[in-house]
Amino acid sequence: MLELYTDATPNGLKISIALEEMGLEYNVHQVFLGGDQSTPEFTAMNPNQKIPVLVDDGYVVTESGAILQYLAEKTGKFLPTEPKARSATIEALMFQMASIGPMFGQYLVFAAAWGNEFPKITDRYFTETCRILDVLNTRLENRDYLAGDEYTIADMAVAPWIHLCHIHPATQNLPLSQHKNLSAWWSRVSSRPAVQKGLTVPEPFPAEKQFQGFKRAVVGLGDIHKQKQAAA
Ligand SMILES: N[C@@H](CCC(=O)N[C@@H](CS)C(=O)NCC(=O)O)C(=O)O
Repeated sequence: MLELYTDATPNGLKISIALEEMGLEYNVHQVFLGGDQSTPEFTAMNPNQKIPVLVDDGYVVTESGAILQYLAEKTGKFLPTEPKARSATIEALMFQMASIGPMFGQYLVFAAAWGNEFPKITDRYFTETCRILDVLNTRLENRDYLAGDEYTIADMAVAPWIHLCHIHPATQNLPLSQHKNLSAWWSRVSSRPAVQKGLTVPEPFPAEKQFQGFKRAVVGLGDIHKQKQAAA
């Protein structure tokens, strides 16, 4: 049986979507990011102390992009074997991992978790997030999916981030509706039953607890962050 350690965040939800799309059975272990990710047990699985983590019969995979690739190779689904189509899929997947995830993530940290306490920094990530939406829209010109005409793990990786753009209060100002190709892609992807199911696994903790976990999980500001955590 596959064991998924996760939470209701974009990086976690992309794996639920993939597991649903691939028709695999799995157990869900919801991790509260307000501290469960730093326990010795979790750290032994992932020294980077982040979800998602997948365990397949004792084999541990971390990093959501690597998990998606592992599952695609295990099932032979959603990752083309023809070299150019495969390369296009990995390229789109890496763009998600290297750009969409980190930039959207930092935007949410500064806009939401930090309550826009540093407007110039928020603005830097807002601008970059807008630019990335533009890149996605350009990528989707004359194609149905991010890597071409086939729906792949790259689409699954991006889906929860675009979903978040539609539901998170801090994303209201993002120019989503201006991007016609991206909107059409989202209609196609979000109408898939496995995407709809995957986006609900796991259900978030009650809103206040979920936000508390997000604030505590935020890393990267050294001493300022530690002081804030101590005061929270
Ligand atoms: N590159 C990693 C990023 C994973 C990640 O940032 N996970 C977040 C939730 S979306 C997390 O576990 N944060 C906990 C923390 O930073 O303490 C991946 O794609 O798996």
